[in-house]
Amino acid sequence: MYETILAEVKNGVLWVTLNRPDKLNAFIEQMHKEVTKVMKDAAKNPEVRAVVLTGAGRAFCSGQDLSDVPEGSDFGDILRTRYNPMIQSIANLEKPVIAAVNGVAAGAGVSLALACDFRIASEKASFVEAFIHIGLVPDSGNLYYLPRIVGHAKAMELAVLGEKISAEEAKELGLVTKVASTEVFEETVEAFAYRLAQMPTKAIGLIKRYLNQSFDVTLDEMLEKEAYAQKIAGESEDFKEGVQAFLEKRKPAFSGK
Ligand code: LHQ
Repeated sequence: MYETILAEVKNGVLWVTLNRPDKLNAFIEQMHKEVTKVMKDAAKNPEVRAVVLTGAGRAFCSGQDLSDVPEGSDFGDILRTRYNPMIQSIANLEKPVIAAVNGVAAGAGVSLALACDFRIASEKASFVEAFIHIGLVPDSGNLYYLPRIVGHAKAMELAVLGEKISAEEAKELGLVTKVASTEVFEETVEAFAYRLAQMPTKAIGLIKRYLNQSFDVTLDEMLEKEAYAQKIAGESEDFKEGVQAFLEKRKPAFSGK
Protein backbone atom coordinates (compact mmCIF):
# COMPACT_ATOMS: atom_id res chain seq x y z
CA MET A 1 0.00 0.00 0.00
CA TYR A 2 2.87 2.35 0.77
CA GLU A 3 5.86 3.00 -1.51
CA THR A 4 8.30 4.87 0.71
CA ILE A 5 7.51 3.57 4.18
CA LEU A 6 6.74 0.26 5.86
CA ALA A 7 3.90 0.11 8.38
CA GLU A 8 2.88 -2.74 10.64
CA VAL A 9 0.82 -3.04 13.84
CA LYS A 10 2.14 -5.53 16.39
CA ASN A 11 0.96 -5.87 20.01
CA GLY A 12 -0.63 -2.42 20.08
CA VAL A 13 2.42 -0.76 18.54
CA LEU A 14 2.46 0.73 15.03
CA TRP A 15 5.96 0.39 13.54
CA VAL A 16 6.65 2.93 10.79
CA THR A 17 9.92 2.57 8.89
CA LEU A 18 11.13 5.25 6.48
CA ASN A 19 12.23 3.11 3.58
CA ARG A 20 14.58 4.90 1.16
CA PRO A 21 17.84 3.52 2.54
CA ASP A 22 19.93 4.35 -0.56
CA LYS A 23 19.22 8.04 0.07
CA LEU A 24 19.54 7.68 3.83
CA ASN A 25 15.73 7.91 3.96
CA ALA A 26 15.65 11.44 2.53
CA PHE A 27 12.23 13.01 2.03
CA ILE A 28 10.45 13.12 -1.30
CA GLU A 29 6.85 14.28 -1.63
CA GLN A 30 5.46 10.74 -1.53
CA MET A 31 7.17 10.07 1.78
CA HIS A 32 5.67 13.20 3.37
CA LYS A 33 2.25 12.09 2.17
CA GLU A 34 2.66 8.56 3.45
CA VAL A 35 3.98 9.51 6.90
CA THR A 36 1.13 12.02 7.27
CA LYS A 37 -1.44 9.41 6.25
CA VAL A 38 -0.09 6.68 8.50
CA MET A 39 -0.18 9.05 11.51
CA LYS A 40 -3.73 10.21 10.73
CA ASP A 41 -4.86 6.61 10.36
CA ALA A 42 -3.17 5.73 13.66
CA ALA A 43 -5.25 8.42 15.37
CA LYS A 44 -8.42 6.63 14.26
CA ASN A 45 -7.26 3.07 14.93
CA PRO A 46 -8.02 1.91 18.51
CA GLU A 47 -5.61 -1.01 18.06
CA VAL A 48 -2.73 1.46 17.93
CA ARG A 49 -1.66 2.58 21.41
CA ALA A 50 1.92 3.65 20.61
CA VAL A 51 3.89 4.44 17.45
CA VAL A 52 7.54 3.82 16.63
CA LEU A 53 9.14 5.77 13.80
CA THR A 54 12.49 4.53 12.52
CA GLY A 55 14.65 4.34 9.40
CA ALA A 56 15.66 1.42 7.16
CA GLY A 57 19.37 0.79 6.69
CA ARG A 58 22.10 2.81 8.35
CA ALA A 59 20.31 6.17 8.71
CA PHE A 60 17.26 7.54 10.47
CA CYS A 61 16.52 10.31 7.95
CA SER A 62 18.74 12.76 6.05
CA GLY A 63 16.08 15.46 5.58
CA GLN A 64 14.97 16.76 2.22
CA ASP A 65 16.18 14.74 -0.77
CA LEU A 66 18.51 17.32 -2.26
CA SER A 67 18.45 15.57 -5.64
CA ASP A 68 14.69 16.14 -5.82
CA VAL A 69 14.37 19.90 -5.44
CA PRO A 70 13.40 21.40 -8.81
CA GLU A 71 15.12 24.70 -9.58
CA GLY A 72 12.96 27.68 -8.73
CA SER A 73 10.96 25.76 -6.09
CA ASP A 74 9.25 27.92 -3.48
CA PHE A 75 10.54 26.40 -0.23
CA GLY A 76 7.79 28.14 1.74
CA ASP A 77 5.20 26.28 -0.32
CA ILE A 78 7.07 22.98 0.03
CA LEU A 79 7.07 23.41 3.80
CA ARG A 80 3.42 24.45 4.00
CA THR A 81 2.15 21.65 1.78
CA ARG A 82 4.45 18.74 2.66
CA TYR A 83 6.45 19.11 5.86
CA ASN A 84 4.12 21.10 8.09
CA PRO A 85 1.10 18.77 7.73
CA MET A 86 3.41 15.84 8.50
CA ILE A 87 4.77 17.47 11.67
CA GLN A 88 1.22 18.43 12.69
CA SER A 89 0.02 14.86 12.14
CA ILE A 90 2.55 13.71 14.77
CA ALA A 91 1.92 16.59 17.19
CA ASN A 92 -1.85 16.13 16.94
CA LEU A 93 -1.75 12.35 17.33
CA GLU A 94 -2.88 11.83 20.93
CA LYS A 95 -0.83 8.68 21.36
CA PRO A 96 2.86 8.38 22.26
CA VAL A 97 5.24 8.50 19.28
CA ILE A 98 8.78 7.23 19.72
CA ALA A 99 11.56 8.09 17.30
CA ALA A 100 13.88 5.09 17.21
CA VAL A 101 16.93 6.92 15.90
CA ASN A 102 18.90 4.07 14.38
CA GLY A 103 21.56 6.18 12.61
CA VAL A 104 22.20 9.68 11.38
CA ALA A 105 19.39 12.26 11.54
CA ALA A 106 20.09 15.38 9.45
CA GLY A 107 18.14 18.54 8.60
CA ALA A 108 14.40 17.86 8.58
CA GLY A 109 15.28 14.35 9.77
CA VAL A 110 16.23 15.99 13.09
CA SER A 111 12.97 17.96 13.02
CA LEU A 112 11.03 14.74 12.53
CA ALA A 113 12.71 13.16 15.57
CA LEU A 114 12.10 16.31 17.63
CA ALA A 115 8.38 16.26 16.83
CA CYS A 116 8.13 12.78 18.34
CA ASP A 117 7.40 12.44 22.06
CA PHE A 118 10.40 10.26 22.90
CA ARG A 119 13.70 9.61 21.20
CA ILE A 120 15.65 6.40 21.73
CA ALA A 121 19.01 6.41 20.02
CA SER A 122 21.28 3.63 18.90
CA GLU A 123 24.89 4.23 19.95
CA LYS A 124 25.54 4.69 16.18
CA ALA A 125 23.01 7.53 15.90
CA SER A 126 24.00 11.14 15.40
CA PHE A 127 22.19 14.42 14.94
CA VAL A 128 23.19 17.22 12.59
CA GLU A 129 21.35 20.49 12.04
CA ALA A 130 22.50 20.36 8.41
CA PHE A 131 20.36 23.27 7.17
CA ILE A 132 23.04 25.91 7.74
CA HIS A 133 25.58 24.01 5.61
CA ILE A 134 23.42 24.69 2.57
CA GLY A 135 22.47 28.24 3.60
CA LEU A 136 19.02 27.35 5.01
CA VAL A 137 17.31 27.73 8.35
CA PRO A 138 15.97 24.92 10.53
CA ASP A 139 12.36 24.16 9.62
CA SER A 140 9.56 21.64 10.18
CA GLY A 141 9.14 22.66 13.83
CA ASN A 142 12.86 22.52 14.57
CA LEU A 143 12.98 26.09 15.91
CA TYR A 144 9.94 25.34 18.07
CA TYR A 145 10.99 22.05 19.61
CA LEU A 146 14.77 22.43 19.83
CA PRO A 147 14.89 25.29 22.40
CA ARG A 148 12.08 23.67 24.38
CA ILE A 149 14.16 20.50 24.65
CA VAL A 150 17.74 21.77 24.99
CA GLY A 151 17.29 25.47 25.94
CA HIS A 152 17.76 28.61 23.86
CA ALA A 153 21.56 28.92 24.04
CA LYS A 154 22.23 25.31 23.06
CA ALA A 155 19.60 25.50 20.31
CA MET A 156 21.40 28.54 18.87
CA GLU A 157 24.72 26.72 19.01
CA LEU A 158 23.40 23.56 17.33
CA ALA A 159 21.40 25.42 14.65
CA VAL A 160 24.12 27.92 13.73
CA LEU A 161 27.23 25.75 13.98
CA GLY A 162 25.58 22.65 12.53
CA GLU A 163 28.08 20.32 14.18
CA LYS A 164 27.24 16.64 14.26
CA ILE A 165 26.52 15.45 17.80
CA SER A 166 26.78 11.85 18.94
CA ALA A 167 24.07 9.80 20.64
CA GLU A 168 25.88 10.20 23.98
CA GLU A 169 26.07 14.00 23.60
CA ALA A 170 22.39 14.01 22.66
CA LYS A 171 21.64 12.07 25.85
CA GLU A 172 23.56 14.61 27.95
CA LEU A 173 21.50 17.39 26.36
CA GLY A 174 18.23 15.65 27.18
CA LEU A 175 17.56 15.26 23.48
CA VAL A 176 17.20 11.50 23.81
CA THR A 177 15.64 9.38 26.55
CA LYS A 178 17.97 6.42 26.19
CA VAL A 179 20.99 5.30 24.20
CA ALA A 180 21.23 1.58 23.44
CA SER A 181 24.08 -0.46 21.98
CA THR A 182 23.42 -1.77 18.47
CA GLU A 183 23.00 -5.33 19.77
CA VAL A 184 20.07 -4.41 22.02
CA PHE A 185 18.71 -1.36 20.20
CA GLU A 186 15.70 -3.08 18.64
CA GLU A 187 14.68 -4.92 21.77
CA THR A 188 15.13 -1.75 23.85
CA VAL A 189 12.80 0.15 21.51
CA GLU A 190 10.34 -2.72 21.43
CA ALA A 191 10.22 -3.01 25.23
CA PHE A 192 9.79 0.75 25.62
CA ALA A 193 7.03 0.92 22.98
CA TYR A 194 5.24 -2.11 24.39
CA ARG A 195 5.39 -0.60 27.88
CA LEU A 196 3.75 2.59 26.57
CA ALA A 197 1.14 0.57 24.65
CA GLN A 198 0.06 -1.07 27.93
CA MET A 199 -0.47 2.25 29.68
CA PRO A 200 -3.63 4.41 29.99
CA THR A 201 -3.63 5.67 26.39
CA LYS A 202 -6.25 8.38 26.92
CA ALA A 203 -4.34 9.93 29.80
CA ILE A 204 -1.11 9.88 27.74
CA GLY A 205 -2.97 11.61 24.90
CA LEU A 206 -4.23 14.30 27.26
CA ILE A 207 -0.75 14.81 28.76
CA LYS A 208 0.61 15.24 25.23
CA ARG A 209 -2.14 17.67 24.21
CA TYR A 210 -1.66 19.97 27.19
CA LEU A 211 2.13 19.75 27.50
CA ASN A 212 2.24 20.85 23.85
CA GLN A 213 0.40 24.02 24.90
CA SER A 214 2.20 24.51 28.19
CA PHE A 215 4.75 27.18 27.23
CA ASP A 216 2.13 29.30 25.49
CA VAL A 217 -0.45 29.76 28.25
CA THR A 218 -0.71 31.40 31.69
CA LEU A 219 -0.94 29.46 34.95
CA ASP A 220 -4.64 30.27 35.25
CA GLU A 221 -5.28 28.94 31.75
CA MET A 222 -3.33 25.76 32.44
CA LEU A 223 -5.16 25.16 35.74
CA GLU A 224 -8.41 25.23 33.79
CA LYS A 225 -7.06 22.96 31.05
CA GLU A 226 -5.85 20.48 33.69
CA ALA A 227 -9.29 20.48 35.30
CA TYR A 228 -10.87 19.77 31.92
CA ALA A 229 -8.35 17.01 31.13
CA GLN A 230 -8.82 15.42 34.54
CA LYS A 231 -12.59 15.36 34.09
CA ILE A 232 -12.10 13.33 30.90
CA ALA A 233 -9.43 11.06 32.41
CA GLY A 234 -11.57 10.54 35.52
CA GLU A 235 -14.38 9.21 33.34
CA SER A 236 -12.17 6.64 31.56
CA GLU A 237 -12.29 2.89 32.06
CA ASP A 238 -8.57 3.00 32.72
CA PHE A 239 -9.09 5.24 35.76
CA LYS A 240 -11.61 2.75 37.18
CA GLU A 241 -9.24 -0.12 36.48
CA GLY A 242 -6.28 1.75 38.01
CA VAL A 243 -8.10 2.42 41.28
CA GLN A 244 -9.60 -1.08 41.41
CA ALA A 245 -6.18 -2.67 40.85
CA PHE A 246 -4.67 -0.44 43.53
CA LEU A 247 -7.29 -1.46 46.07
CA GLU A 248 -6.95 -5.14 45.13
CA LYS A 249 -3.14 -4.87 45.32
CA ARG A 250 -2.65 -6.20 41.77
CA LYS A 251 -1.16 -4.86 38.54
CA PRO A 252 -3.68 -2.87 36.46
CA ALA A 253 -4.67 -4.13 33.02
CA PHE A 254 -5.33 -0.93 31.10
CA SER A 255 -7.39 -1.15 27.92
CA GLY A 256 -6.71 2.35 26.57
CA LYS A 257 -10.42 3.17 26.92
C1 LHQ B 1 21.34 12.16 0.12
C2 LHQ B 1 20.95 12.97 1.19
C3 LHQ B 1 19.93 13.94 0.98
C4 LHQ B 1 19.86 13.24 -1.24
C5 LHQ B 1 22.46 11.65 1.88
N1 LHQ B 1 19.43 14.04 -0.26
N2 LHQ B 1 20.79 12.31 -1.09
C6 LHQ B 1 12.94 21.90 3.42
C7 LHQ B 1 12.32 22.66 2.38
C8 LHQ B 1 12.78 22.65 1.06
C9 LHQ B 1 13.96 22.36 0.61
C10 LHQ B 1 15.11 22.09 1.38
O1 LHQ B 1 15.06 21.39 2.58
C11 LHQ B 1 14.18 21.40 3.54
C12 LHQ B 1 14.56 20.74 4.78
C13 LHQ B 1 15.90 20.04 4.87
O2 LHQ B 1 15.93 18.93 5.32
S1 LHQ B 1 17.30 20.89 4.42
C14 LHQ B 1 18.60 19.76 4.84
C15 LHQ B 1 18.74 18.64 3.83
N3 LHQ B 1 19.65 17.62 4.27
C16 LHQ B 1 20.98 17.78 4.26
O3 LHQ B 1 21.51 18.82 3.90
C17 LHQ B 1 21.79 16.59 4.66
C18 LHQ B 1 22.64 16.11 3.50
N4 LHQ B 1 23.36 14.90 3.86
C19 LHQ B 1 24.47 14.90 4.63
O4 LHQ B 1 24.91 15.91 5.13
C20 LHQ B 1 25.14 13.57 4.84
O5 LHQ B 1 24.76 12.70 3.80
C21 LHQ B 1 24.79 12.92 6.19
C22 LHQ B 1 25.40 13.76 7.35
C23 LHQ B 1 23.29 12.80 6.39
C24 LHQ B 1 25.39 11.50 6.23
O6 LHQ B 1 26.76 11.53 5.87
P1 LHQ B 1 27.52 10.19 5.48
O7 LHQ B 1 27.24 9.17 6.52
O8 LHQ B 1 28.94 10.57 5.22
O9 LHQ B 1 26.82 9.68 4.14
P2 LHQ B 1 26.95 10.22 2.64
O10 LHQ B 1 27.02 11.71 2.66
O11 LHQ B 1 28.05 9.50 1.97
O12 LHQ B 1 25.55 9.80 2.01
C25 LHQ B 1 25.28 8.48 1.51
C26 LHQ B 1 24.45 8.58 0.27
O13 LHQ B 1 23.19 9.18 0.58
C27 LHQ B 1 25.12 9.51 -0.76
O14 LHQ B 1 24.78 9.03 -2.04
P3 LHQ B 1 25.86 8.16 -2.89
O15 LHQ B 1 25.16 7.92 -4.19
O16 LHQ B 1 27.09 9.01 -3.02
O17 LHQ B 1 26.08 6.92 -2.09
C28 LHQ B 1 24.41 10.82 -0.51
O18 LHQ B 1 24.42 11.66 -1.63
C29 LHQ B 1 22.99 10.37 -0.21
N5 LHQ B 1 22.28 11.35 0.61
N6 LHQ B 1 21.67 12.62 2.27
N7 LHQ B 1 19.49 14.73 1.95
